Amino acid sequence: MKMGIVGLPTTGKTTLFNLLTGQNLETAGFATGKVEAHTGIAKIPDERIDFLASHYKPKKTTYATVELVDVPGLAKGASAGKGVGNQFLEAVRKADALIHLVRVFDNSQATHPEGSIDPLRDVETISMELLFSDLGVIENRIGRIEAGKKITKEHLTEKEVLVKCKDALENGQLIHEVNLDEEEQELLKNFGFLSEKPMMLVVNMDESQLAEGAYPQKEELETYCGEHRLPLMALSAQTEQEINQLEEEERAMFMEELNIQQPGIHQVARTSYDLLGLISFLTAGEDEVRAWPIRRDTIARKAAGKIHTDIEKGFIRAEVTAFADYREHPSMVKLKELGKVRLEGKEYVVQDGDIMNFRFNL
Ligand SMILES: Nc1nc2c(ncn2[C@@H]2O[C@H](COP(=O)(O)OP(=O)(O)O)[C@@H](O)[C@H]2O)c(=O)[nH]1
Ligand SMILES: [Mg+2]
Repeated sequence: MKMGIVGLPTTGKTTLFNLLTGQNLETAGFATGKVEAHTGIAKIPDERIDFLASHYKPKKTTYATVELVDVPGLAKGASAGKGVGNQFLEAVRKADALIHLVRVFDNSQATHPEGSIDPLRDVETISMELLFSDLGVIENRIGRIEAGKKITKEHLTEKEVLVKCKDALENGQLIHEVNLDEEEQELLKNFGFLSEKPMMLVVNMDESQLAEGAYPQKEELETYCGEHRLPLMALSAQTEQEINQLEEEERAMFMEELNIQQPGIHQVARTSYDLLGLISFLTAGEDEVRAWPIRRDTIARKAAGKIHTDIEKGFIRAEVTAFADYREHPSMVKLKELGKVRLEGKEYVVQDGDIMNFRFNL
């Protein structure tokens, strides 16, 4: 599962990518015209894992991860194939969900491609590129269906869904906002529409905006995100990067000064995980405490297969404890006494935060 970071040049995409992946790619105060997309692995912070690890003191602690792509240079005109536009859009197409980064920070060292700070304009610019790209694909396909010699019933059903999406796009809606049933979604799957991808909006602030909790067009962006059903959050990528370089003690002081309870990238990482439709089941032991990513609605036997195919094949049952119960009584012995360790069969639908212990035959 892959997240893509999109946004205009000099919004801080690479800075955010570095923060989330621990890489150290070059950032620049101007549009570099670079075309290659970079890929990295982002750790998903998880307090439940921290809590379990503090009790089990395991040899190894493993967090869930997702793949992250820094998609450079998406700009106005990309959907019309301007510059290397289509190349960028192809990189977006490969992502399963998107972090749309928008700039509100003031930084004379970093040239804004439009010469001014206007986040609503910028968000709409990028959204329009996604929208126009989808519209192009749809018009093409409808044209082909209509020009075809033989029009089947399937063609008509497909056209109907496409027209529904086209109408929405022409009204400035993104495809992810259109209410589609499962059958309709299935029909659209192969198109890989860009505006159908789950997306969150992240506002990149400077240090003073962060301290004040205010930035230009805040209300307008909130309204925009409400209308388009997008999660919205704000952080300062550069400030977080600077904080990272501090010693532990200084870091705590600095964070308090800026009134930050926890790094913004934690929330970005967790929301990304959610947008990808992922949840975690947990395993805990002296060797390892670990979060395992699974899709929502995965059954126990399939979840077991994430650990090892042998466990899936030889599945007998799972011992399951909700993390909330463990937090209250951090002892498996105690939890068993209290009847908080359930035995579940292979069809059990695993819930986020389930602590699982699989019984299996070899
Ligand atoms: N003041 C300020 N500058 C930032 C922030 N994030 C990034 N920058 C600067 O903006 C420029 C562009 O950043 P970069 O990550 O390369 O943007 P990209 O083109 O979207 O990948 C660099 O000079 C960064 O140092 C921020 O939160 N605050
Ligand atoms: Mg960059």
